[in-house]
Formats: sequence, C-alpha cells, structure tokens
Amino acid sequence: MNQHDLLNVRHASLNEAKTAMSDLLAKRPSNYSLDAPLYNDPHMFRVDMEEVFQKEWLFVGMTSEVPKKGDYITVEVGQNPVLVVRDGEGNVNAFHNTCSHRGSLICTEHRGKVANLVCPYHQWTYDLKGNLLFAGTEMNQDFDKGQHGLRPAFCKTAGGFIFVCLGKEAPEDGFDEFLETLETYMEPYDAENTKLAAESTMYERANWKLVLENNRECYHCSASHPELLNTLLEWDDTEDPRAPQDFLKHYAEQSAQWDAEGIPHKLKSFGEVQRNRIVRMPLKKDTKVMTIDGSLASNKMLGRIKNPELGSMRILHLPNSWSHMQSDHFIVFRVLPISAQESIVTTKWFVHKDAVEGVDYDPDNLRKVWDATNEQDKVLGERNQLGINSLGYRPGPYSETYEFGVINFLNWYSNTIQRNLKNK
Ligand code: 3BY
Ligand code: FES
Ligand code: FE
Repeated sequence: MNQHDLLNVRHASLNEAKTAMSDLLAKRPSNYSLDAPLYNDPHMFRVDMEEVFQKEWLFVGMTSEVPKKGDYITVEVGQNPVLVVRDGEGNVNAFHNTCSHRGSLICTEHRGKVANLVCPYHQWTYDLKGNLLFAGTEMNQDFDKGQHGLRPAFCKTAGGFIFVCLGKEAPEDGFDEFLETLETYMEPYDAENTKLAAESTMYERANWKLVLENNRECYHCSASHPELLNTLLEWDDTEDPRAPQDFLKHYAEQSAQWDAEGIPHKLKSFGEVQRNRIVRMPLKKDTKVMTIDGSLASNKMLGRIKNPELGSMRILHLPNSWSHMQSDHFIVFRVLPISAQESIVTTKWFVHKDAVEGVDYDPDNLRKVWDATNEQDKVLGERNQLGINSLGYRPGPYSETYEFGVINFLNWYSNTIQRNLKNK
C-alpha cells in the first residue's frame, strides 16, 4: 500500500475500515511494525474498540481496591463507563455504569463506598447485585422493576486481579487456565490483604498499541531507563537466548531458594502467542526490589513472604496490562485507549495492608523508579506516534531477539481482530 492509498483509508466508513483493516492485517509481515492507519486512523481505532476492547477480557483493578461490601471502582473503556463493586457475599461484580431509567452515570467518582447504587439524576436505586430496588413513586402501576436492573458485564477475579469483559459472550482462549495459574502464583502475596499505596494516571499522546509495544521490549531500556536498570535485568524471561552465564548462575541460585520456599517462578504462557504470561525474574545481584538503590521500599513483606529477594514476578495480560510483583510491594499497570492517538496509563503500587505510611514506607520512595520510567516511556511513545504520522513512515523490522514480545503482541492483536471480525 502506498501513502496515497493509506490516506484514502482515513476517509473510509467504519465498515470499510473493517475490510481495510482485515486486508492490512492479513497481508502484513509479522515481524514488521504496522501500517500507519492502524496506529493513527480514527476509523481503525473504532474497530480496535469494537473488536478488542469491547470483546476481550480486560484488566481493571485489584480486589483489594474494593475490600468491603459496597466498595466500588469505576473505569472507562472508551465510551463505556463500567463500575466494579463488592457485594454482601464478598463477590466482585461489574456493571455498565449507566442507569436503566434514562442512562445517567450512576457512580461519578473513580472509587467510593455505597450502601446501594443510587443514580444521582432521579434516584433510581439498585442493590450491589444490580437489581432495581426503588424507582420512586412516579412510575406506572404496571412498571416491572425486575425488567430494569443494571446491565452486567462479565467479571472474573483470581489472585487479587479483577478482569471484565464487555462482550456478548466471554472468550475462553486459555483464560481460565491462566486464572488458575495466576491464583497459584499469587498465593504467596495474599493480594486481598494489600492496600493501594500510590497511584499515577498518565495521559499519553500515543495509540494504545504503541504503549504496549514499548512495554514488550527492553531494546530501548539501556538508552532510556537509568533508574530502572539499577535493579532490572533486561532479559524477558529465564529462557531468553541472550542471557549470559553469570545471569544463569544468579538465576540458578535464586530459584533454588524459591523452590525451597515454595515460591512459584517458572515461565507459564497461555492462549494464542502468549496472550498471557507469568514469569518470575531475578533482579540484579544484591538488589531486592525496584527502588533507586535496590533496598526494600516497605518494612512489611507481603503475605507469607520471608525472603526479600524474590525478584519480580511479571504478569502479562494482553491487551492492557503488565505488572511487577516483588517481596514487599507490587505494581500493576493498566492501559486504556481514549482515541486513535491518546491513551491513559494507570500505575498502582500496593503494600501490605498493615504497613503504615511514613513509618513502614515512604510513598515517594516507593514510586520513584516507575514514575521516572513511565515518564521516559511516555516520551518514547509520543515520539513514536509523531514519526508514524509522517508521510515518510514505512513499517520497519523488529529485532527477533530483542523484540519477540512485540511480535507476539501484534500476532495476538492481528489474530484476535481477524477472528472477531469473522465471527460477527
Ligand atoms: O515492565 C517491563 O515489563 C519491562 C520494563 C521495561 C521494558 N519491559 C520489558
Ligand atoms: Fe437514573 Fe433517571 S437517569 S434515575
Ligand atoms: Fe520502557
């Protein structure tokens, strides 16, 4: 496709965009970056929203953010406001955050606590399972409350993670198997007994896929992430062919201890082309966690953990999350698209629920490395977007050793879009 053809794509209607997208994806070389419209065209973006973000499982938050009955968080998946609330039985439920009366938002904050879900417009009131309890006294006599509950979204939790799916049906693709393993790998952390210690919300002028691509490789790390590289080893997993002898020795020593302590660490991957993966990676020798100097950030270790050197357990969930679980705190990342060239990246740091701010941990120290790293990655992503918008942009080749994670991500993306477009 030449640049003129690519520009024509910008004017296509949504259906034409779907056809154009299928064609672009079907003929793309899988080791090359995508054609520009897939990163910057508003119609293509709508297809991403319909076929990926409105159909696939998404990471939204952690169960410890809604520890008690009536605690809720809200999240915006494109134009879809979603609310996630803990009910009286301890279950976490997700609903479209839109009232069954005339559609107003119900929960207007990003987190809070309620007895029931009360719409601020005309006070229709729903219980924590989404049943309509009260619709004022003004409705007709034949009004059936049973027909007007909140619209649920699929919601699953495992190992403290909350996932939602806005589709008509929830895709499987190894997801339950991933959740079972997540439960096992997260057991030492007792994520339910953690608390949110710090949060950052970053607005980035970059397509969501550029944010993900950037995260899926460390090719850029040595030039851009001095703070992160105080502790992070650049290999993406312990089977990385680039890993040198001294890394393998360090890993052998650490993993022998982890095995003795019953701490899971082996690489597991699920679904198509590693849609989900979990692996524990050691951090650099003589460092414990991702702080500036590698020393612990909190005095209270998580869960049943005794060994401060648990490296970082990395959990990937395409399309929108990665994380770093360490001995004294963990960090989760969530990407949500706003438009073709805008995304929101949310980072949250969790510590033991009994750790006391200012006594056991200093939030500034806790977040310093990843605040710096996120800022650096934002600049990289935004520059990437600007260059891709140029008439001079042509898809370029990925390094198969350094950028295999990017190749996997785009293969997952491409397969998912093509499959979902066919299944409609
Ligand atoms: O967060 C990660 O998974 C790392 C850090 C930078 C690149 N990425 C592979
Ligand atoms: Fe919610 Fe009217 S829109 S009560
Ligand atoms: Fe980075």
